[in-house]
Amino acid sequence: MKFLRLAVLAGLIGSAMAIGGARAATLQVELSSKTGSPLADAVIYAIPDSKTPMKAPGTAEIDQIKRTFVPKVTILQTGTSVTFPNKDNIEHDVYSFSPAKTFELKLYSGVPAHPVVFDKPGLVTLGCNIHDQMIAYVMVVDTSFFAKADEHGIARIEGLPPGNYEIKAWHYSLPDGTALPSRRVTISTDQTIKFPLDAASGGSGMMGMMGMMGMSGSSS
Ligand SMILES: [Cu+2]
Repeated sequence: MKFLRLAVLAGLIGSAMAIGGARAATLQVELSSKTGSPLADAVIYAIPDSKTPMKAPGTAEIDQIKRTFVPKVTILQTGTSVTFPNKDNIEHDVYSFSPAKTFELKLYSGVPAHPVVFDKPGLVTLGCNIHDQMIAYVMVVDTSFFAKADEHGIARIEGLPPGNYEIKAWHYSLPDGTALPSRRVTISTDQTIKFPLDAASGGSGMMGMMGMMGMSGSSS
């Protein structure tokens, strides 16, 4: 009897260790343009081959500060509620014509009464009806595993259970309507991959234009 209990206990410890051994890993992705420069604000997401339950969708915030959407790029899980606080002392009118989410927050100041729920996957482009230069992007994805690249073009997806994944990437300088580039990876432990995109450099084009308009962009 005593022996049996011990055996069961040993079995339990064994399986706990097995679970502990198959630890969640971090995938680091280095995103670069066709000319090899880092792609700040690129987004990546990982779609597991095996059915993995998604987290409950959360909330996010996209501000309007000095006639600019902050942040310019957001990636979020389908079902996330987003508030759009206007932190300027002028009114803005936030809208999207994108099929994944069509909406308009008519001229307002302060915080709109209701958040916008991004309930379908896809790319949503935001604008302001008053200020044509205001533009932002929301990538809505059907997975909890996603990340956005920092100014060095590095994005990290943490907490990936071991397994096979399709990694997809996007950057706003990719030509409109491009099929999202994708990669296959097998996750067993932390790893780093390079992911060049057929995109213009993050330091020119849009960012350069923003610089010329005196908006906050990164250096050239
Ligand atoms: Cu505006």
